[in-house]
Amino acid sequence: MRIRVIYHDRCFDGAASAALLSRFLQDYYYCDGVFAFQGVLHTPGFLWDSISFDGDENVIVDFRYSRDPRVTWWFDHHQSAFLSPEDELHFQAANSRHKVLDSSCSSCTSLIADYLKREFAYVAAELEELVHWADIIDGAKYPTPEAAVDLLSPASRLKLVIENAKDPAVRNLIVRKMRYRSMEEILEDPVIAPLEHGLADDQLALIDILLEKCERHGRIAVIDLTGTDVERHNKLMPYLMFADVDYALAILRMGDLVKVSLGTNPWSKTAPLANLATVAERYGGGGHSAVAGITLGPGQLPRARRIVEEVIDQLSMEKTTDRTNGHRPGGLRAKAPVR
Ligand SMILES: [Mn+2]
Repeated sequence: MRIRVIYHDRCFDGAASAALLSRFLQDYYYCDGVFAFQGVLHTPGFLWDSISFDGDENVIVDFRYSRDPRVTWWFDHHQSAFLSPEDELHFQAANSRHKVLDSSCSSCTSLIADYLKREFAYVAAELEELVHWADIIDGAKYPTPEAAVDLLSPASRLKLVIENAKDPAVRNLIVRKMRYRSMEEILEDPVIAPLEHGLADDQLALIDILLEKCERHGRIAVIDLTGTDVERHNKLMPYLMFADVDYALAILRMGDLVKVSLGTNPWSKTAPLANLATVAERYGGGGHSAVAGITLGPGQLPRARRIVEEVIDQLSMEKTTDRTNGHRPGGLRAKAPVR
């Protein structure tokens, strides 16, 4: 039995989700199953056409829904889970016990863990540490901004390796090891240990780069990293330096692509209410209410800058007009994407 597991690539929660669900499928259904892992990224105009669902079971975790009939398991917690209204209708009509969306969950890993416990009475006790950290990392549940930029805990170190490892085969290897090994053991693996080299220094250097590149627009921090070689940044680091901002927006180059990242300060005392996934969906992006992104194609830097200007205007307006509910958006059902 061959099981294809497709997961959100370069993401701690994506990797942990793939590890947990594949571990369950192996323990519960297929003790001799052969697992093939594949990470996928949000790219402009993403379609599932390029992905081969060649397993006897095909699993997608922490990533968008696919209507492909060969997909047998799907778990996601993103508000922007559906590429189209047809996808959402298809999901609702399927009403499958193996396809679950809950955008109120901090991480896809904890969504899967809770669901498997409830529906299948399945618990992988050794993976509880992984589930716990996926919730903190993906849900930005760190107690302080200092904790969010920590470089010493095994979870923080493994997160950096997953986000920065260039070879997809190594990222798949980490997922495989996450099923049975502790984070400490994975970091000591002879193939994985060398990948940590330089990552902590890069994070320390990023503090200076952010200080230099940050522009304040009231309670919004805008960080243009396109003139640097930073392709990925710690989205919570800006709140360490600029504790009083409500939102941090960043523009980055990722290879040929341009990425606009939108984030809310989890420690903000003024609790901004803007749903950033809904904002990102207007430009073809998506994510969660508190953290979202828009990925644009080559040559789209001017458009990225225009989007950031528009988002600054939108968020500046929302600040004064819409802060009456006192709670965050999000919930059990995803809203249809705004096209
Ligand atoms: Mn996730």
